[in-house]
Amino acid sequence: MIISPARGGTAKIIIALAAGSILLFLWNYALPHYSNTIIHAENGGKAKPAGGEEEYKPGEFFQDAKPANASTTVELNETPPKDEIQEKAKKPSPTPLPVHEETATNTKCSEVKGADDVMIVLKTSAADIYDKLPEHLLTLFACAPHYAIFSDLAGTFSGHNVYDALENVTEGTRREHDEFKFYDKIQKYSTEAQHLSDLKGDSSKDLDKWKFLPMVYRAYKLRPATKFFVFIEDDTSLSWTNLLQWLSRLDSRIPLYAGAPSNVGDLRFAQRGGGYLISNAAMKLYTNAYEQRYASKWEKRTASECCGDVMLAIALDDAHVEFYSAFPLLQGESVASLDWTERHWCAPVVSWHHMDSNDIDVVWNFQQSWVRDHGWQTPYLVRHAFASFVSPRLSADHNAWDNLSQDTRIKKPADNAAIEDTVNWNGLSEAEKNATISFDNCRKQCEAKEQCLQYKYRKGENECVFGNVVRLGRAVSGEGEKDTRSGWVVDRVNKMVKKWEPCAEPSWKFNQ
Ligand SMILES: *[C@@H]1O[C@H](CO)[C@@H](O)[C@H](O)[C@H]1NC(C)=O
Ligand SMILES: *[C@@H]1O[C@H](CO)[C@@H](O)[C@H](O)[C@H]1NC(C)=O
Ligand SMILES: *[C@@H]1O[C@H](CO)[C@@H](O)[C@H](O)[C@H]1NC(C)=O
Ligand SMILES: CC(=O)N[C@H]1CO[C@H](CO)[C@@H](O)[C@@H]1O
Repeated sequence: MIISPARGGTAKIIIALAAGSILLFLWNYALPHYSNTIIHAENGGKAKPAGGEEEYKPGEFFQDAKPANASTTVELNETPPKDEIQEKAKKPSPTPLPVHEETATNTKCSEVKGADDVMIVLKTSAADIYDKLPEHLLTLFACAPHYAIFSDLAGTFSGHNVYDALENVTEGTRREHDEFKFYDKIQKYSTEAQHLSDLKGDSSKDLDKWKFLPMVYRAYKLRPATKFFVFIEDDTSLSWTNLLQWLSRLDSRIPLYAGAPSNVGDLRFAQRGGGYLISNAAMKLYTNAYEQRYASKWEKRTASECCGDVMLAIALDDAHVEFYSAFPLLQGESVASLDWTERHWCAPVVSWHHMDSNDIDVVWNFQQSWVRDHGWQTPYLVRHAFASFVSPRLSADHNAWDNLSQDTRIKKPADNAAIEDTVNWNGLSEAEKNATISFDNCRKQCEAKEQCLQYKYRKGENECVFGNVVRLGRAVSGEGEKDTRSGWVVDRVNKMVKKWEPCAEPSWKFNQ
């Protein structure tokens, strides 16, 4: 038997900060001069107060503020799904749709409070853009009034500007590093109108780390008055309503760099896939440092770092911007891989990662009906996502399904197995050994263990795996995977989550 520990790899690092003293420090020394007025080009250039900001008071930053009064908001997106439009056109509804108090004034998703204060910056590549961008344009970017798309090739995509993050990488660096040969190839493919999606692969990934620093700089230059910049990958899904509600609780005059934490040595950085937030004040510090140090120092350093998100953290640190863990609001798991535990049950979900277009669409549709029912001032929480995406799919037997069970594995050793495996095997009870014989035995063994919530059986491997946390997992189809069968102890799961309900308050805390 091999007991593998519960996954520790995911970003679950919780670090308590002496927030008071740090904030006081920031307030005293590092607070840049945030202008009280922003000129809105859309507003005929008329100055208007920046969101009615009052003066920031140290110590209030991370307080669990009360939700703003829900008064003037809501009704979703002016562009409902196509079939809904057709449906409506066919038969005008005889009874008017129930009107919520909040729908008194119909706020479009692009006009929700705070929408104007945020810029979403998406990073993709010429190889992936055709696969990944359309879904974002139809969903998040249909709502976000300000966004920018960065790639390794400049141009337009269905009329949307795409910036080349690498256009100013210095000559020396281009000559020195092989990945820029690939960059040249991309430009050539484009000129020759060849299929850019043929360029998928490792070379495309190697170029990626060079994009981060110039992208962040350029994003600020595009809209320097923006309060919050949120950077995502092309497989990140953001909740528009939860994001806006979260940002409304933060102060952009504080230098803030936040995301799902990860570590390299002593350095903490925001994993790119969960998205990361950089406040206006932090962008100012970064930009000043960038202008002095990019060419002379940061670009060279990029060569020796594994990844762009790590390099960005180094640069931000160099610019005296501090990192805050925004987990679990920003996090790096998908609906399929998240561990649904009590720890984040009451947290609003701002981001998902490893989401393909289909996944993003499903979550977006969920969000649309959520806003229709609850307005723009109520966040959806992990538990609501569980009820919608996970709960209906739990069953005792799911064929060709890998539920990511991984806490305890029982595997019948092969004849030539390592001695250690054989010794472990010999230490098992007969009932445990029997768990490797069939799916039903595997299930029964899970049911017999109090902690066990889910199981996975692989016939070809004589293997039974138990899981002590709930994960949804996904269908499998690869050779050697198709015989994977999974299930949950549904009653046990239901009883457990009942105990966690209800959430008295959304848990917006993220800096601990
Ligand atoms: C919010 O609602 C409370 C209670 O209804 C009320 O006392 C308060 O004045 C309202 N605040 C604003 C800003 O509308
Ligand atoms: C590259 O340099 C030009 C000229 O200085 C500037 O306008 C542009 O914003 C830069 N692009 C990036 C991605 O930094
Ligand atoms: C294990 O399986 C064997 C063969 O199917 C059966 O005879 C035995 O009773 C089982 N033992 C337990 C404890 O379930
Ligand atoms: C489909 C899928 O994600 N399968 C994973 C199930 O869990 C095992 C062990 O953790 C992974 O190796 C598989 O990739």
